[in-house]
Amino acid sequence: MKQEITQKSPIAAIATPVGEGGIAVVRVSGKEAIIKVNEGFFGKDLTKQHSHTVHFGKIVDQKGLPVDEVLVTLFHSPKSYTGEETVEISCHGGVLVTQKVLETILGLGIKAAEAGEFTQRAFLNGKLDLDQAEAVADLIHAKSLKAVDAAHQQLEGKLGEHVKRFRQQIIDATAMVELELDFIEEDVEFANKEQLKKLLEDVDSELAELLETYETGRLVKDGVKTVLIGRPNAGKSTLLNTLVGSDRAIVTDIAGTTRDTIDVDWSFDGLLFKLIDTAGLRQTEDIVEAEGVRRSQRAFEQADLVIYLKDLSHPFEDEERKEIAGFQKKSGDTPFILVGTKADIESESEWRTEFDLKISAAEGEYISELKELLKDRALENKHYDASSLLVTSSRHRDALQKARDQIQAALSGLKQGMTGDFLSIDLRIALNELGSITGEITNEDILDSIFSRFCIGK
Ligand SMILES: Nc1nc2c(ncn2[C@@H]2O[C@H](COP(=O)(O)OP(=O)(O)O)[C@@H](O)[C@H]2O)c(=O)[nH]1
Ligand SMILES: [Mg+2]
Repeated sequence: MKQEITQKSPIAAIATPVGEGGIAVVRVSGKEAIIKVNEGFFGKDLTKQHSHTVHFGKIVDQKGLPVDEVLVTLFHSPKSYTGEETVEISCHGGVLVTQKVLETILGLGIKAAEAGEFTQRAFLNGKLDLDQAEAVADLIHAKSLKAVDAAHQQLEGKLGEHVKRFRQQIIDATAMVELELDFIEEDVEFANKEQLKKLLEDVDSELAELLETYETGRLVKDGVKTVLIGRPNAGKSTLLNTLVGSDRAIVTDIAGTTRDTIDVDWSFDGLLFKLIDTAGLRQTEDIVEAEGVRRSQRAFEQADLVIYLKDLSHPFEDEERKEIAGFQKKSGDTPFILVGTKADIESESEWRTEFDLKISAAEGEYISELKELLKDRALENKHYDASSLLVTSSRHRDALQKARDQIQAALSGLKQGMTGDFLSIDLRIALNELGSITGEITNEDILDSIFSRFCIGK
């Protein structure tokens, strides 16, 4: 995308995480960034150096006293992340020394950058499309390897390519419709009606295909909400601890130990599971426990994956069988796994119930099988492939859906013989919706809400 570069007044921020490390980087970007930084730099005249070169020297304060020894990397506009003139100052990675370098730079009349401001400038200068800018944030926030893969696909521009192709197809369709409008006086019949219909149907089915990836995309990006439910003492907290490999939840043989839901992130095979341990389901007079049971219920309703645990050391009561059947039914399309626990002290062999798996957390039996089962069921019927494009953001999903609704409205209008001016309105709305994904069409509110998710310095 060729675009005029606008250089705004310079901004600076620490681009590395706060903490102690080998080096930290203070990034400066904007109009005359190099001239400004040069005023606080001792060692060389930075204004006379080429782009993409690195220089050793010192950052000095207003009295000329050294603040830190640094390496500065220079990027001339437009060949930088933001498109603006940029200086990256690598200093010693201590919390205070980095802070002092930043303050010295700010003292040169450079503003402190806001969250995501560098990336926002990169977007405004056409260095990145909006969906790619969002992928940068996704990559930084990724909590699993599959989420990293998905962010990379988007950062490479795969979503943008699809969206731009859809837009081109719709522009072609709009041209056909508007061509007809030009000849309306002459009462020409829609010459290309079949062709137009075919074009719109193709876009519609491709949009549908892309939209279908959102279910997987959401799980990959946000994690699989996995809720452990069952009667008190079934071994829910023990299983949670076993899966994550540490004593996160309190385990005792007293029924009703877990009173509130406990959320723990756990990754397996590159997929993030948000495990939610719950208070055991039972009628209780205890106010705190009763609230816990309500929260368990709510967690169940929001689950992406449900594990019901049944203690095999106790025979079934009819009531519990009914309870399991009820949960299974209420789960609907949400995968439901019935796990028998405490297999080491199983009380009977004929259960008249199909368990997906019988485990013993105490003896570590069938735990790895359970992990595999969780992964398989979580992505069941959701064709996952690391190299395939996934829609992971609800913003993109909503825009794609609205575009599809408009295409379908145009298709049905076409069938009913609606005139070109009406069809053209539908198609133009679809174009705008798609344009909002890549940022060709945007507004301040959308930009603010996207870039506020970023950290300062990105
Ligand atoms: N023998 C045996 N005991 C277990 C097993 N898993 C859990 N327990 C015991 O069952 C009791 C209740 O476990 P807990 O995880 O607190 O159950 P929760 O109420 O469902 O969270 C504790 O005394 C655990 O040590 C197991 O696999 N085998
Ligand atoms: Mg518990």
